[in-house]
Amino acid sequence: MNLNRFLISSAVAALSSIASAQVIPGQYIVMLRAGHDPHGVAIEHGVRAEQIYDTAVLGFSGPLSAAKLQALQNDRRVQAVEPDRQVAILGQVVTAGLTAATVTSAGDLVPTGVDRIDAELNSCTDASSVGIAIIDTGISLTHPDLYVAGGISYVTGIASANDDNGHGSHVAGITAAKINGLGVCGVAPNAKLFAVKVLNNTGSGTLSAVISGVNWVTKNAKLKGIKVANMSLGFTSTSVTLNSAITKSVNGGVTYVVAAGNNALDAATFSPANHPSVITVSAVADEDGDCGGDGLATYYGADDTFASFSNFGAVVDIAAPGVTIYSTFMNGGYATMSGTSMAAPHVTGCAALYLVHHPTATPATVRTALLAQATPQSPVEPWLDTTGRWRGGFSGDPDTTHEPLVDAAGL
Ligand SMILES: [Ca+2]
Ligand SMILES: [Ca+2]
Ligand SMILES: [Ca+2]
Repeated sequence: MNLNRFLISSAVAALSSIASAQVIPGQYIVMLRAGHDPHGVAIEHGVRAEQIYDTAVLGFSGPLSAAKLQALQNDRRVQAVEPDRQVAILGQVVTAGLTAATVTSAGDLVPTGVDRIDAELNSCTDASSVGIAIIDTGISLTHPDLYVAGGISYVTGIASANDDNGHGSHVAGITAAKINGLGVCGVAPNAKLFAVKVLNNTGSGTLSAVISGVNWVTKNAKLKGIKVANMSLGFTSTSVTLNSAITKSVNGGVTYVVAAGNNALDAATFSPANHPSVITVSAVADEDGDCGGDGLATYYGADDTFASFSNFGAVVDIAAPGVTIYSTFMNGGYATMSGTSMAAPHVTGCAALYLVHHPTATPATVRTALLAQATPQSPVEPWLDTTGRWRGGFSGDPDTTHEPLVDAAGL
């Protein structure tokens, strides 16, 4: 208990220090107007392009001298040039290194987050008809509790989409861990996962690689059946290129769910949380998987309260459990993590559940359905809904936009 307390307490600093979105000196992202060939323009300007964008946006990234930057800014085919930036995961390990054997006897443990949103009560036990892209640190590709159908890496020097950090696998498991008699069950069990690796083994990466991830999802959505994308990552700024790419991808039929961020600030200045077409998720502290606020206090607040680290504000659409969440990890293992990174994949799983039952739903319809089904913040005191199920919200939202808590049972 004391050890756990120490580990949790050391995680606080990390959760709150993820704010800075540093510009990467000399590295730029170039977005072209429609109809121009990114390879051709890069070659013409003598740019050694590191990423090429050919679907969600047209453009490229790479090192630019001051002269080349100036020349590109004066090229009428260029719509925007912006600095590349550092991007980071939004979750922190509380307890790692657990194996399935150490935590389960038999059967699939229902983690507190899955329990709190009643995902185990949804009639869907096999969501494999829906593809989900996890744009993250990769996924443990051979994890027995995850159905990983494909992947790609945009991390320099790393060819495999296998997870070398743990964060992406944890996100994946919250969304889609199998009902297979071991480990845990996810919100949308056995959903078809795609590991889009844009962040490295330290959980950091570049905006230019994230845009490549969105480009890949957009390009492969129809072919591979990808209908939902999760981004438990972000940076403090706004990128016109990333925003354009996400808009195109959403218009192409992919529902994007993103973490609000862990700075305890308004998410309005935090990307991609501030994108108008994504579903932005804040984190709730829930200790016991039940409504009513009767669980033990967590390090990030009392049971069924707004998590102390979570970003907030008008850009937040919906809330989900994000404190001390148990899920799959890298190397086939399991771990407990906290962050808005953990809240977002609960909503991603709910989007997938809705799409299992409504395969032709558009991103706008998915968002409307999730919000209609969600549990209002107030009352926290349990109440019986029309299906005879106990429901209850949460308290402590620091702003006046009272986003509801995602609910999975009735989707
Ligand atoms: Ca399982
Ligand atoms: Ca609770
Ligand atoms: Ca709010």
